[in-house]
Amino acid sequence: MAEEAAPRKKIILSGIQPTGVFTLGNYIGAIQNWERMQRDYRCAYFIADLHALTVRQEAGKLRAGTLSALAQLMACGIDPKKSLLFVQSHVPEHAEMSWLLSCHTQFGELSRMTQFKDKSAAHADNINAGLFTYPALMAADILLYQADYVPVGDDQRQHLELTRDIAVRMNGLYGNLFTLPEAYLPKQGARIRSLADPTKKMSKSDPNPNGAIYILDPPEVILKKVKRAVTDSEARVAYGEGKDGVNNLMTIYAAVTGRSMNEIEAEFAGHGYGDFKQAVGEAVAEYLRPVREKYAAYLNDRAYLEEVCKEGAAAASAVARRTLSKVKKKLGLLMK
Ligand code: ATP
Ligand code: LTN
Repeated sequence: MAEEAAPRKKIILSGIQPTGVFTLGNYIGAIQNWERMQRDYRCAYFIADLHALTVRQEAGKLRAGTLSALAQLMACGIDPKKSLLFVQSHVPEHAEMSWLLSCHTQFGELSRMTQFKDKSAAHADNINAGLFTYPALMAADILLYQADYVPVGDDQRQHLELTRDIAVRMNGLYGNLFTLPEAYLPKQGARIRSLADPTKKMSKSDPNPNGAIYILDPPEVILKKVKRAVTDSEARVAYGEGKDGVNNLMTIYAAVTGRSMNEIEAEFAGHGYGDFKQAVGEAVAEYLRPVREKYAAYLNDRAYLEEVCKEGAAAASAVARRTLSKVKKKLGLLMK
């Protein structure tokens, strides 16, 4: 991809784990940008099932979750005719490249990753090597496709910095192997917080179902969750310090209506949180309506989903293979 004659369209790549129904945080922080970028870029999007294995999964659930994730992405507007869309484990080059990159990644670098620290604390009984080397697999995902931009939420920024460090290091050692990828963070909504505990990020694998709005939640569930969201005792819709809960709802409202924080403050001046929450709940439910409707149709067409997987894997593999052989050669592996 990188060697094609200029000017070429920039390359976008991103992934999401099939660890549950996607949340509003995933949608606003990442997938919404994926959808928009399909027009102007060459995009590759995938379901990170290998990454999901860093936390213990139930086999049947993971399998069903992967197909569901594919249908969810398509319902969010990711179009396999416009973008490369595939399942990570269907493209063996990812795991292979990951090994080559791990041998160029330092223990100290991996130890500093905040996601590793958070996840080791959350799963203290299973701090496996994959959880530790997770960023090397993520770097492989990105570097194999010579991505220019990686649209992610704020929580993945550190992994992307590490990817760049690995790329710079290997380019220095072996000549130009990789394009240096840049994070592409949304202006608004890069970190949506849990409704139940606004000091934490909204996460699809959060065991508390009231913390997250899922993109497939029906309107009445969304409304109920927003009404229960933690706020404060000030009863003033304003963005500010010590108001994590209200800030979060304002961020969500801004992202789904396109309004600025000032406009939102003006809209709810003199109103209590009841009116504000009602408006946020309704706006989110309406915003997610098309996704809900399309999802059901995609999930019912299993043959089509399987065909998308198969074609996506073949096309992705063709791209990934080129970078992988280049790297293997430069590293001195004997070619077949
Ligand atoms: P898990 O709970 O299984 O770790 P997750 O909800 O954190 O899942 P990921 O699959 O890790 O989701 O992330 C998918 C994309 O969504 C990433 O680009 C990530 O940065 C983004 N993202 C995740 N959570 C949020 C959030 N709360 N706000 C904004 N973006 C988010
Ligand atoms: N680690 C990411 C998912 C992910 C990803 C990637 C994102 C795996 N590989 C490559 C961007 C590019 C996550 O948990 N959000």
